[in-house]
Amino acid sequence: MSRIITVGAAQLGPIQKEHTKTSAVDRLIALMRQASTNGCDLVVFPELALTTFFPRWFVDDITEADHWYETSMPSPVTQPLFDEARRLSIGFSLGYAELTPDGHRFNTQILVEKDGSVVAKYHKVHIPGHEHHEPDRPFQHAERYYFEPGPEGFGVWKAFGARVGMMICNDRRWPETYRVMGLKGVEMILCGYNTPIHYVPDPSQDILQGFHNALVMQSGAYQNGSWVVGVAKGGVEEGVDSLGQTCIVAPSGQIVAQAYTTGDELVVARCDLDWCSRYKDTLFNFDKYRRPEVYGSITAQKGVIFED
Ligand code: CDT
Repeated sequence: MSRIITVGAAQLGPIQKEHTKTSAVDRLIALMRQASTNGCDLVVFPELALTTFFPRWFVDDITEADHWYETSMPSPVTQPLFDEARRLSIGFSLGYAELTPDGHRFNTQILVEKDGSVVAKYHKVHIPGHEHHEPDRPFQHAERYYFEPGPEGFGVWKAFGARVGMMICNDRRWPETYRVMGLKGVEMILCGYNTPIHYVPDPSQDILQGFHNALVMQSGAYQNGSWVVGVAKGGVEEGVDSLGQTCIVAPSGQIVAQAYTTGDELVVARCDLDWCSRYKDTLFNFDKYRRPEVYGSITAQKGVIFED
């Protein structure tokens, strides 16, 4: 008997600065209800799904930004989402900004089971952008000011009858992200993202944003025999156009479902977890074919070292 998870990738359109978290939660609940109607076991929301992408502004005193963060989860504003999930018996994954009791700031994603219990928490590892104000930019991408990198690395958790991992946005561009989870037998990787179309350091990449988004997730899925669920917050948010193209990628590397708008849109796929073993047990049989004895530099060094 095949093991199926029906997944809803719940893309969000923009959340403007003046929009309240309550209004964002209302939109998440509407998408969750749609997912439930479509028979989903699990609905996946984007990175920073409760607020506008606030790292595009710099504040001198970071405590002025505290209102963008959640200090508990469920928080008072997200409790209705947890209640609705439990009522519908549907799981979900949610990205949000987290401020811990001891003052750490993380870009966080959680995985919540059908009974409303938080089964896993992931802190974004690869933090892109810059840490200081860069006045010449048309908009800031100050994630490195607002978030510290997750020290725990990449986890894989047993949930929904599968081995499930999480990554957040920029993590999806790094092959190490997928491989670490692949080595833990991951079968489904959940990823939320906010990707501005305009890449300020090299605008020649702007036209390739959609291509690169698909390229990295399709490669990561195929090379590790895993489903990948990539979920955007897209559209024009505070004047910044962001990529949509939410998609669900099979272990073959094929995109099996994709959003066609940049707004609130649910994309659904029935994901057969046993499809993973077709790749994990053959071409990418790690135990048989990997050569870790010659991969040492991948963990021993950070930047390039020329050997000439
Ligand atoms: N949110 C996030 O990680 N966005 C990055 C933009 C990189 S440009 C600073 C991404 O990789 O899509």
